[in-house]
Amino acid sequence: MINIIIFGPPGSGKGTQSQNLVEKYKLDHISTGDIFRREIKNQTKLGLEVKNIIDEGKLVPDELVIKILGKAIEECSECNGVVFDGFPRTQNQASELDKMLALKDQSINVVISLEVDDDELIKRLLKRNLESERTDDSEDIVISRLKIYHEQTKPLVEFYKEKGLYRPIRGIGSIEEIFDRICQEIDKLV
Ligand code: B4P
Repeated sequence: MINIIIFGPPGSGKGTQSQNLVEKYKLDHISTGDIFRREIKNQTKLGLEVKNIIDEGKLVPDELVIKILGKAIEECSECNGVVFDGFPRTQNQASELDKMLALKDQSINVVISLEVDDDELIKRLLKRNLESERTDDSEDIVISRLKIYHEQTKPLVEFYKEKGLYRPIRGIGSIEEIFDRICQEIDKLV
């Protein structure tokens, strides 16, 4: 059983590399962003509640995120482990995740942090904006998402460094090169 957090700013490749990890190590994938986008698409109560927040690039309130995460964890209780993609994004979310996993006698084994500078992130997300239906990749929203990342999510780096779980990975290069770097860290644990 291996539980991995893929950590990093918007556009750092979290979703992309999570898919690769899930395939290679046969893990479950919990992406809070994907869950919210699905709920929005299906026009559920939760989807309607979070649509404007996501469109504006803000963080969904912790209570809502923690609730959907609890449900997602319950749904993958028989698996080899989980890739947490885009979660946690606040200190409160990180503490709640530890508590939820402890109830199942589990913990986070490693935090893979994709390191990419802001200029490259903006470039990637504006490129995606031209190609996908994502409503939160326009230039002003991307800049606001990056600001929120630096203010509210990046402080978690210290939290995971203190726990000895933090592994910085250079997130520039081809998707395959970056995946190789990630696998070198994961292979030390499996
Ligand atoms: P997410 O879905 O997590 O979106 P993201 O941060 O942009 O990451 P994503 O996984 O999509 O992009 P990736 O880096 O893979 O969150 C969306 C929103 O949901 C948040 O803004 C927030 O409102 C809400 N939300 C989600 N979780 C939350 C939480 N826990 N708490 C509160 N709110 C929450 O890829 C970006 C682009 O780069 C892609 O186009 C990809 O093709 C490209 N790319 C990847 N690797 C590359 C490489 N090596 N070189 C060049 N391009 C690359």
